[in-house]
Amino acid sequence: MNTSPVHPFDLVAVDGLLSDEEREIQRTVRALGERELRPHIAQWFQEGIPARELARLLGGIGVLGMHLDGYGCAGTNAVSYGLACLELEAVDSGLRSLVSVQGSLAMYAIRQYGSEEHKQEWLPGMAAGEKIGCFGLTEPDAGSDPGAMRTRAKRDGSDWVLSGTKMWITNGSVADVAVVWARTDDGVRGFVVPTDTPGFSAPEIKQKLSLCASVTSELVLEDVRLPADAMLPKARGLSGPLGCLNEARFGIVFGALGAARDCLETALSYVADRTVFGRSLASYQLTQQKLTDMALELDKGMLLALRLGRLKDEGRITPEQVSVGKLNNVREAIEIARQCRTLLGANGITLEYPVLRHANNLESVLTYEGTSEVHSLVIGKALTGEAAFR
Ligand code: TGC
Ligand code: FAD
Repeated sequence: MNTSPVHPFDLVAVDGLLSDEEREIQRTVRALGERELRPHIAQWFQEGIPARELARLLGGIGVLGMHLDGYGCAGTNAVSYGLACLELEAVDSGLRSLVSVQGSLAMYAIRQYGSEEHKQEWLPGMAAGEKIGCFGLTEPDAGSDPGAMRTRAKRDGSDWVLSGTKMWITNGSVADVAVVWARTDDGVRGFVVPTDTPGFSAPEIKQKLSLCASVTSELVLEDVRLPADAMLPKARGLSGPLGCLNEARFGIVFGALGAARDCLETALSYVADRTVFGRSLASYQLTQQKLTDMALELDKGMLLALRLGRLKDEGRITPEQVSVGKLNNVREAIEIARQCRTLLGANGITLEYPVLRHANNLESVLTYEGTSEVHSLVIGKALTGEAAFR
């Protein structure tokens, strides 16, 4: 087994804190990323992704719902899942998004809150990447405050009839199944909606400048009629969708560091080759200060991610701790991406190098799964006991 460090600026040897199995999973996903994904990513960022092909590829190596048990899922620990997210996001946040939404949002919702029939029907195909899922919580007028949602599910005999609009939904127009959260007389409930149900449509959102290697869509529900058993029986109230968000946010704690690492690797190689004012760009103190600050933040972020991963594997992680990780690691990752862009000068603005692509993607990552402001308020509430959301 190869035991050399995964990257050269792992200054405090975080890699040594991983088990052999975790390291092997990380190497496998990294190898897949370098071989099958990175060669195409600039083109996908410009032209869109072949989502079905990618889902099958990722299902083939077992990363879809990999931290879930049974129903064709790999059942790895949380740290391994985090490391897989990191390696995918080292190629592009959009690829990690596909995996987050499939595994941590759509599949997790069905695994955690669904009936046995829901699990049997959807999970094996989703784990294999044969079926794609999406997760509809956000609406045009309800993002940070999902409790303000308007999408409504009404009883009609034993059926449910859903109407409303969801916005910014990853995988929306390529999904086979949508987990849709709607207001009922009994509070917020989740519904498993096959996307070929009459009245369901998912127009794709175009002209994005971020997360371009990811499908983002509206979900339009016009009197979508579903049988009584379409409702997720075990999710009641907002704690249902928010419970799923904890899972996806955890993946981002690791994932964002992948984007940052890729930027720093690119910048290190660039400054070694670039000559300015007659000397290597790497030889200037200003350059080295930037590189040092970035490497420190990356390593601190890894230690934080790993600590949270261990807590999660012990079943002890709290939502507030996930907020600490999401807020810190995405905030630092975007700073690293922007700083690396400065080191690459004009070359940094092109798709020939990944740094501005990562920086642009991280703008979405900073916003989705709870904005940095929302996570600051979650932590503020934990510190003071005062909720300042409203
Ligand atoms: P609040 O009254 O505090 O809570 C309502 C109920 O939910 C419970 N709860 C949680 N449960 C599990 N995990 C959490 N993190 C939870 N946070 C709260 C809470 O205990 C309560 O339960 P109960 O039983 O008493 O009813 O809710 P609030 O309305 O005041 O809102 C709190 C706030 C702002 C923190 C929350 O709503 C929030 O997190 N807002 C951000 C929304 C968000 O993150 N949306 C993400 C949409 S999905 C997405 O972005 C996917 S992108 C994926 C990709 O492409 O990678
Ligand atoms: P708003 O909630 O309108 O926030 C606007 C600004 O106000 C932000 O800066 C915010 O931090 C700030 N703000 C909000 N509340 C407060 C407050 N109390 N105090 C101070 N400031 C506040 N959603 C899904 O359901 N499923 C998906 O698959 C999904 N995928 C996405 C993919 C992409 C590429 C993007 C960009 C978004 C995606 N989202 C998805 C939506 C995402 O979760 C929301 O954009 C996010 O929750 C923020 O909501 P909003 O955009 O409506 O912003």
